[in-house]
Amino acid sequence: MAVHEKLKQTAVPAPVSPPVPSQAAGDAVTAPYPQKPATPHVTVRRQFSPALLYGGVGAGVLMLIVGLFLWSWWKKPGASSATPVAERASVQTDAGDRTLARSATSEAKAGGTPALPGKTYVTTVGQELVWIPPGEFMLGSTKEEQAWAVANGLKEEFAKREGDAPRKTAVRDGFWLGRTEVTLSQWKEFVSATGYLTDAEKKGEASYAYDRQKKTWERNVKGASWRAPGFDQQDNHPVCCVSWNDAVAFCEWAMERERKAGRLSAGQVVRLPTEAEWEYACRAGTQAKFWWGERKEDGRDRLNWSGTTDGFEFTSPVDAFGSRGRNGFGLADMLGNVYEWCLDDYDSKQAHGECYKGNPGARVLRGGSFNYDTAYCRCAYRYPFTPSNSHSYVGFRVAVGAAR
Ligand SMILES: [Ca+2]
Repeated sequence: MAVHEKLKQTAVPAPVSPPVPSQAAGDAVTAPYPQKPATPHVTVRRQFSPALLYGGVGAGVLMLIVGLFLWSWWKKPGASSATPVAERASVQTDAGDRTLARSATSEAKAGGTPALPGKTYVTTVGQELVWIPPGEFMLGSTKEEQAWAVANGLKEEFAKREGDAPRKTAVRDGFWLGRTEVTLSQWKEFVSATGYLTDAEKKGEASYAYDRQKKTWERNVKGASWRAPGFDQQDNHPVCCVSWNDAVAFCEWAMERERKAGRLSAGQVVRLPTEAEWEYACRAGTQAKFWWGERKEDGRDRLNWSGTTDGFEFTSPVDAFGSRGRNGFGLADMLGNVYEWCLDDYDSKQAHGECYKGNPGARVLRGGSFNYDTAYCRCAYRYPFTPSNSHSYVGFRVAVGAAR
């Protein structure tokens, strides 16, 4: 059954509340209040002649008519000032996303201003980044959840690596995070502008890819790369088979573009999300196994994970499930579709609240992917990966925020 047909049968999901930000998100609006006329304290009785009285009333009526005319002209569409780009870009509708992205992009290229916290940030490549406010959350999983994951196929050693218990963790600064994974189209723009060669292309093989002939997943597949991950992809699918090094190179290129366009404030960088930022953004205020709750059955028509009942054997277009596939922050495919690189090194004991750099041989992957089952597509699940590895089920999304 096609995905759009499935979506029609889908009940509207219960809304998930994002966490309460620990500081204002910068959305304050100052409303112009009409001034209340002052009440006279003293009434003065005077004598007026009838001629003076009628003349005064006539002048008053004339001024009222002129005033009404001027007011109606000012209220005409087009006579008032335009809505700022940032406000237009913050309006999110399924149909309007692309138009909004184009409009903000063209203005950014013309000499933009830094994005406002609390508003959606549309990069010059047309990537939409959602504002994630600062706040606190519980990082990691409970022993009960880990036992459930082991019962559902996860190796016990990996379950333990989610930590002994959820830990109160602060995301100190707000940041922007890609509403979707980086798409093939955005990746092509990067490669076309820079001539960049990925780790897989330089090695002449991907560390893990799908073999079309054998119809199996294979290690060290000659000739495989983001251009040929082993399955067909459209431009709106996430780029995959890119290493951590490749993902960082994309971020650096995107940062250069944003700087030139005047879009970044002092101290802001384009980078991968830290592991804690990723989990905080994925949970979006929830503390369950999945961002939609505890039941894997409720994941139906929300994500592209193992099997084909979701409509996809390999990667799907990003945001393929519409509003049902977005979490409380409006982020799509946080679980499933492709695994996502994080900035941190991998600590086998647990995830860290601050970006961890103590194990240069391994970085963190998060979120599970189209060929992984429920035990892996959980908010707390984490996996170690060599930074030069290129797997056909691994991609990334970008963040904009303070350097880490
Ligand atoms: Ca994903």
